Amino acid sequence: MQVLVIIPTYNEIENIEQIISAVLQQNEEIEVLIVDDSSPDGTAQVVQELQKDEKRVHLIIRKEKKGLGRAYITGFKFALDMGYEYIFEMDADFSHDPADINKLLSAAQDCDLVIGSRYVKGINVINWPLSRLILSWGASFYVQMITRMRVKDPTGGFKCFHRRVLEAIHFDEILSDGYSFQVEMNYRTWCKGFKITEIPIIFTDRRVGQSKMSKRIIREAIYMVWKLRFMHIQGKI
Ligand SMILES: Nc1nc2c(ncn2[C@@H]2O[C@H](COP(=O)(O)OP(=O)(O)OP(=O)(O)O)[C@@H](O)[C@H]2O)c(=O)[nH]1
Ligand SMILES: [Mg+2]
Repeated sequence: MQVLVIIPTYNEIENIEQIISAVLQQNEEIEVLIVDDSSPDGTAQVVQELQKDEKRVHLIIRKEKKGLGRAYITGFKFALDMGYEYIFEMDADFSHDPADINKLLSAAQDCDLVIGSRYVKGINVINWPLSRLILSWGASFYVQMITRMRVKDPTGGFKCFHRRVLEAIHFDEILSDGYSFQVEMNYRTWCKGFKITEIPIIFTDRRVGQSKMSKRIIREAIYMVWKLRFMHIQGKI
C-alpha cells in the first residue's frame, strides 16, 4: 500500500516542519508531497532541509502562486506517475488533524473517495468566527441544492482518493482553482459513479500563519456550481 499526502503550501513557514513530522508519524507507509508556489517566506527551503534526512518527503516548487487547484493537479500527476495507490489532500495549517489520516485510510479500503466531513454529524468546527461557519455551511447547502450531489461537506479539503478516481478524471478539463476546486473534484467523481464516503472529522481554524481566503475565490465558487451542473446536463461531465 503506497500512500501520498499532498500538502499545497503558500507562506506556511510556521507550520511546515511540524505538519510534515506529524503526518509521517501516523504510518510508516505514508509519504508527503509539498507543492509550494515559491513562498516568499522560504517554506520550500525548510522542506529541502528536511529532505536531507527523510526520504519520505517530496517537494515540487512552482514558479508562481497559481492557486490551490493547480497545485493539487500538479500533485495528482506526480502521484499517478509514481504509482501511489491512496492520495490525500490536506492543508498545512493544522485545520486537519494528522491523527485522522489512518481513519480516512481505513475507510478508503472499500470506497473510491473518502471525505473528512465537518457536517456529517452536527457541526464539528472549532474556533471559527460565526460568519465563517455560516459561509461554509451555507456553501455546502447551496452546492447540495444545485448539484443534487449527496455530500454533506462538499467544500472540505481533507480527503483521500483511490488512484482509480484520479486516473479517470481528465485534469485538463478542470475549471476551478480556488474553493470550488474541491466541489468540482467531488462532482466529477460522483458523476462517474464512484463511491464516496464521508467520515466525521473535527476541523480547527488555522493556529498560525496567514489566511488566503478571498472574495474572488468565493465569487468563483458561486457561479462554478451552476456551470458544473449545466455541464453535467449537457453530458460534458
Ligand atoms: N501551492 C499553493 N498552496 C496554496 C495556495 N493557496 C493556499 N494554499 C495552501 O492551501 C492550504 C489551504 O489554504 P488556507 O489558506 O488554509 O485556506 P483556508 O483554510 O480556506 O483559510 P485559512 O485557514 O483561514 O487560511 C494551505 O496549506 C495553504 O498554504 C496557492 O495558491 N498555492
Ligand atoms: Mg486553512
